[in-house]
Amino acid sequence: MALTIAQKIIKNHLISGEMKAGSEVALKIDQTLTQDATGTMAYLEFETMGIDRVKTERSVAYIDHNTLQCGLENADDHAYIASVAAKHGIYFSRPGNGICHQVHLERFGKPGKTLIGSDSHTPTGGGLGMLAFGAGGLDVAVAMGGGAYYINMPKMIKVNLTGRLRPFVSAKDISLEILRILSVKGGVGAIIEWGGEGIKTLSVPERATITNMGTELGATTSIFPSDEVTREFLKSQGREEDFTPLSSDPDAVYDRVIEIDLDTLEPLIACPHSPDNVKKVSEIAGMKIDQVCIGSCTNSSLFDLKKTAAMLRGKKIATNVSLSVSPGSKQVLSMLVKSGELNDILQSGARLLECACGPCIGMGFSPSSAGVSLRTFNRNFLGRSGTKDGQVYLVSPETAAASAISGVLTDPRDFGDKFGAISVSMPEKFDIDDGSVLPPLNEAEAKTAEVVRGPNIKPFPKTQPMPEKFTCGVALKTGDDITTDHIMPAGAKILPYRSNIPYLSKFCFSVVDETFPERAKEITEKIGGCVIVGGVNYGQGSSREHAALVPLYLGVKAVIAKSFARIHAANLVNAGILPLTLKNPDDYDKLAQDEAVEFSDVSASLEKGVVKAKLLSTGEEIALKAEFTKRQRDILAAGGLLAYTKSGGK
Ligand code: MIC
Ligand code: SF4
Repeated sequence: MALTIAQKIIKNHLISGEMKAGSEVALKIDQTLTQDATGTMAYLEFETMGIDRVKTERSVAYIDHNTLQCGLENADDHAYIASVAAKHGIYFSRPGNGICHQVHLERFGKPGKTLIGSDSHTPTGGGLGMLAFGAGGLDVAVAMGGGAYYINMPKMIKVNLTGRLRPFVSAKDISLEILRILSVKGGVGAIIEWGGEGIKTLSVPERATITNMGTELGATTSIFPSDEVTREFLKSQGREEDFTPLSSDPDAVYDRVIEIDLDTLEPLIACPHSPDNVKKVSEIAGMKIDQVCIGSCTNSSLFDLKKTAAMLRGKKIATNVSLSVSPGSKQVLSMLVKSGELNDILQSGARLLECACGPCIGMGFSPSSAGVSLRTFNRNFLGRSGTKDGQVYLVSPETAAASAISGVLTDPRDFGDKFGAISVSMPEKFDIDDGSVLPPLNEAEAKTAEVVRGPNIKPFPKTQPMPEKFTCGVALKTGDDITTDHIMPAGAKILPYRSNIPYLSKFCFSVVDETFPERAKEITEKIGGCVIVGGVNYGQGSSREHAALVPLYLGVKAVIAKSFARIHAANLVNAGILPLTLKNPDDYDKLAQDEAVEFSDVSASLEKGVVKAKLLSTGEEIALKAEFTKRQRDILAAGGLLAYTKSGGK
């Protein structure tokens, strides 16, 4: 049978299951990555599994999110992760070495391999022909221990690129164009394969910008072929031996094919507060701006920052604008230093930030009240910047640099008309220095090595087996497209407590309703548990399992929604919380915030795939889809993946 690229990699890694769209497949995982904001919890979970050494080909722990050390918390987490990594066979990328996805692409990713990471943008590796998934920390912990990773076999969407990008139009605009076409829900349940003649003109980091932002489509992952462009990239990173060619069969079948003509693409912009709220830059050009941020795992490669430097060279940024530049890795930064291009950036008046996520996750550089911020990032969810009424727009580095100079949103093609073309020359060889990636201890040393645990490291919350009958109060009712940034916000004030669930719980849903945590606790004390009612695409965005663990701590036993985002639904099951989908979406109106619902005969109902929620006010029963595999039902019955794994479940 003719296969797509993803199907070929799945076939090579298939442990069990049928490669039929919708059915569950278990995959062998070759590589894992964690970042610090999700990593602390993932390693605490890994430790409780009692496995001495990771069983993957390569596992790397990155420190890139919580790098502002305004107290002991983040530094404690770094020390914990460094020590736990050294002990268990995991490479440790030190703070300052760069953003996990950028560094992994440069130094560790390999075409044809599987990668899961406790970060939703792990599909960045697809730019290199990897099958890379974002996952909850627990799934990563299990994979490090040699366990399989389970996904529902996705549909296949092909995007064919023709032509060539025009000057000042870039890979970011391709990402925004596909978001415009498909929306933040359009990739759900699908793997997006990029192909067509046009991909030959895109370098690996440009491809990685596109696979990175595939996450915003809700896609399971995105992937490019591994071709001569891939070989050149690996060669320039001194890793040509990691190259293997990879392409789909000519007659491979796709569920949908989308064509994009690069010649006709224009600079695009995603307006507040969703990455799919896309317009042409030219439509709203002239809008006054306050801040510009260039960086993040989407747009911080050497190519992106060389373009930035070329545009800023010899110019000053407008006085009303504050510009930050955060290189994606130490490799990028040191090469900009060596070439003198960093000076072009600094002389323009830009502020240089660390090689880390920084403003993307609200770790500094929050905009002023109602401030308009143009960012080369991938997400502009409400409140994510750290300023509740911040107006964040997503753009390419070209649009960002042109606008920083003029002080208003500017179509970078107008910059070209005014100042002429920019020329960027990429080196044949990148400077390689892996000194900031610490290898793990050998097995003998590891036996006696201590794991460092500061006072901020609190144990994993207690879980209980699923009861046969229970009552829950509706503690919160939300609308559509609730992101994990709504459920468990991030930012400099909260992120340091990612290993302290009781403290984090005070901020649960704070963007939506600050009274939620107290109410949830009260309801749980009174009637034993609570339920959240959501709309379409509940839990989109980040992979943070805290968006499940914190509600679990507050007594949430089930979430009823019109539909769920993939990683969040998996995280709920892993936490032992029931993700239930309304059979009839109109029943949403019957579930009022002060309603209480009763679930009974739970295991039999789960086996049938339909759970009934009885409204205590009227006695009416609402049918909910509960389509779980046998393994997921066992996880739910055990009270979550950790309890299931500890009791020998695979
Ligand atoms: C994000 O971009 O939202 C994050 C912060 O990288 C998250 C992970 C987290 O919440 O720690 C993600 O994308 O998974
Ligand atoms: Fe970091 Fe932002 Fe990328 Fe998340 S999206 S990994 S916060 S740079």
